[in-house]
Amino acid sequence: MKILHCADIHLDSAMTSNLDKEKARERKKELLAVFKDMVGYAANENIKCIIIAGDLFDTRNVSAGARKEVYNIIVNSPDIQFYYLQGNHDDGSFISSIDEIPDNLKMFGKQWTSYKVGHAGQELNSRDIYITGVELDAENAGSVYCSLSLNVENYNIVVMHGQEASHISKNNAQIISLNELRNKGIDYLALGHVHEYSMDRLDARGIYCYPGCLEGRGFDEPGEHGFVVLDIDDVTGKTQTEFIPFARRHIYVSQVDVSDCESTFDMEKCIRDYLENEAYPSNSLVKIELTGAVDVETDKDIIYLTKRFEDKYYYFRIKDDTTYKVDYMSFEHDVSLKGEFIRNVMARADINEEDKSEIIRYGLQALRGEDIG
Ligand SMILES: [Mn+2]
Repeated sequence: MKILHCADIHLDSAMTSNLDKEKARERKKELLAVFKDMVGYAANENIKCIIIAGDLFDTRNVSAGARKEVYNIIVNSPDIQFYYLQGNHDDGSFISSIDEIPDNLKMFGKQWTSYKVGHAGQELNSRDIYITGVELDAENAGSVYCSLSLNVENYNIVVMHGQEASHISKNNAQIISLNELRNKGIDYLALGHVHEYSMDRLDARGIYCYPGCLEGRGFDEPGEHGFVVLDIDDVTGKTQTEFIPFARRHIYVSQVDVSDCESTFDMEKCIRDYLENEAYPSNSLVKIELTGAVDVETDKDIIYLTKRFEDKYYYFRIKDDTTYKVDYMSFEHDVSLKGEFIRNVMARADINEEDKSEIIRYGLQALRGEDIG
């Protein structure tokens, strides 16, 4: 039996942090489209069971259009059972907007709910496969562990949404204590909330997995995104898991060291060489972080550089993380105003080194009669 495990689709996310209105709207549509495509993938692969481990929707203001589309996707896939456990970004508005919950949409609550979904192993040692889940909130987050009782004879999939305790919490999601879930008879712990794919051993018997989000939304979500397919062998009951990359667009964040560059044109070449080597698809979102220490007199025009590459990708930006170095030895005996200025700044004990190079950079720009920026 094959089971698809996804999470953190975040439908109807605003997507406006980098993108203009038009592209943000397009990305919103793409989120929905990729969810639809994922269900299509399940249908093609004869997967009859989809676990959504929380945060299917993003906000309280989920549009009626998105709700309707998700409803249609579910009712138009009657051969697939959807097990939807709500996360901290789901607020129940989808469910409350539906007059009648479709037969193939199974929900969870604040107490453990179990569904029998199939068999593993036809002959000897035949085991039933169960999906058991609980939605965490401030009240039950600490107490759900003692109320979890699984039949160890079964194949047990447990679904939860929250921050596994060894990760550092980014927001006020509930903490999941893996320690308290060990040796409870779990074969596969299907988690949601962390937006990056990860899988590891839970205990001698089971594994735990975050599939990550289906599609990266911003530069804080780079890398591959998709879902996980769990394949439980009908005869042996052995499980294989596979991460399926599925995102429509990729998000890349890369550092390019421009220490050796002496001009904007050198930097352009440096970035171009880097990008040609990486060969990111043109529909990607790309952020280049310039690093290294450049000479304080080096011309560095970020706006110009951005314009040189922005047409090559869906979205492109450059973040300037360079620092300045001042070769003040070369000005030690310089009798010009420039030399005098640099010696003065460098002699100041009340200014730190970083500020000194900034001051010198601006000072030199002013002396050259340039706009200061
Ligand atoms: Mn979440």
